[in-house]
Amino acid sequence: MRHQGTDWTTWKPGRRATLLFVVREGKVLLIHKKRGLGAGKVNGPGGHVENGETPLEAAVREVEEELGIIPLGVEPSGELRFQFTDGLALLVYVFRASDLRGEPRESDEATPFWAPLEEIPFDRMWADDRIWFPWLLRGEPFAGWFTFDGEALLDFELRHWDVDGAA
Ligand code: 6U4
Repeated sequence: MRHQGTDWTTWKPGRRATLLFVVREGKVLLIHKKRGLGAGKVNGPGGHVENGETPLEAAVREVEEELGIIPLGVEPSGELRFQFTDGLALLVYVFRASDLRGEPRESDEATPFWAPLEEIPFDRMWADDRIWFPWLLRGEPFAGWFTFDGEALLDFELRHWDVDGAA
């Protein structure tokens, strides 16, 4: 059955998570994700926001846990809302960093690699990434609403995000 779309006016996230992309010298730090939601895909490092943590704290902690590095110059890039037809409602805070301390290393969650900005492997990433990644790269804050059936993107909207206002 074709999904009829999501009623975003009453939408509430059941889970909150992060993504962080270090962009430096014409390359972006990506991971092959080994487990959890999106295992087998390429993405940025990230994971769930724990109780009592700010999204920024969670994003930095996840990068440290997954890759053993400390991201520097971290700025918010956008907010993404995902409704999956199986019921999962996920709010993802996206950050960009300009530098890092340490050398990215593999963990049981992720294998890191640097991708040149003109060779980002969107065909191995979530379907929404190619839509908002250009906004992240040009530093334009974004807010996105996406409805997924499994891995299939059913519909979406992407807008300029007023970082200081209510999303
Ligand atoms: P933990 O234990 O928190 O590391 P994980 O399953 O990685 O587990 P979760 O489920 O809380 O974390 O967070 C989901 C992760 O998957 C976040 O990093 C965001 C990412 N993610 C989920 N759907 C995505 C989508 N459509 N596009 C995208 N990233 C997505 O780019």
